[in-house]
Amino acid sequence: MEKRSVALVTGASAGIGRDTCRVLAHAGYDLIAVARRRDRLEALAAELSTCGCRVFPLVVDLRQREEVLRALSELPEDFSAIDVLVNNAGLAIGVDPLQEGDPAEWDVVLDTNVRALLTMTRAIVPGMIERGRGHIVNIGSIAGRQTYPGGAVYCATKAAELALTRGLGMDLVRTPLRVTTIDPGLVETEFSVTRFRGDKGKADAVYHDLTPLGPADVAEAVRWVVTQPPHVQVSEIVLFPTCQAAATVVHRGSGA
Ligand code: 8X3
Repeated sequence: MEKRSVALVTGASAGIGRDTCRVLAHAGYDLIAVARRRDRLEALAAELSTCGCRVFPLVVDLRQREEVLRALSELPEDFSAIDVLVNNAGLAIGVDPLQEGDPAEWDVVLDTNVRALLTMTRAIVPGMIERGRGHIVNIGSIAGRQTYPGGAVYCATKAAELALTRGLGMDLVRTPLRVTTIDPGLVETEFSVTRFRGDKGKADAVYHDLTPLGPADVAEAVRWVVTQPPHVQVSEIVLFPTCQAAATVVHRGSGA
């Protein structure tokens, strides 16, 4: 039996990460699914076993660099050659003006959106170079390209993600590896619930009377970029719902 390629997806327990696992499983990948919630990863593994995909649940807190590096160094042999790295995990907390923000919350956002991406990339890319194959897909945001009020820290992390993706692409240009950023606008996931610190009403209002992207739409973009022929590198995608034209330009009246 031909060996399946291996993809590692962070933030795999929900939203874009979980749907990315689903589409990559159906595209023939085995998966290292990274998240803190073991029960969710085990449910995903059970679901995806029906399409012949093997899922290795990597239960770690991405903010704990040593823990992450130890877990990666202990991967079973079958999962140790990673072909695709999807740095998806990310979050925003609060919409406070910067001058009123909580530095402890900033740390969580910076650690998850920037430092964890760096840790994963630094740990996994050298093996890809040795094997002469690999694709790093970073999930960014329109927020990395357009800043908006109350979003300074989150936007800064996504601007960092964009710069890191572009810089990595330059650093790897002499290799067969590919680097992509996929930068969505409005996607309906748990993202807004977290951003509004659990206030479901405020989170729902973000998507009121419009049709946002779903996580599966972003996952489909991941599938598309990783299944291009080896000489094709999709470097950047900005993905909006049809009712959106910029971070703060949204037409309501188009949804349920
Ligand atoms: C999340 C999308 O528009 O709220 O990355 O910044 S947005």
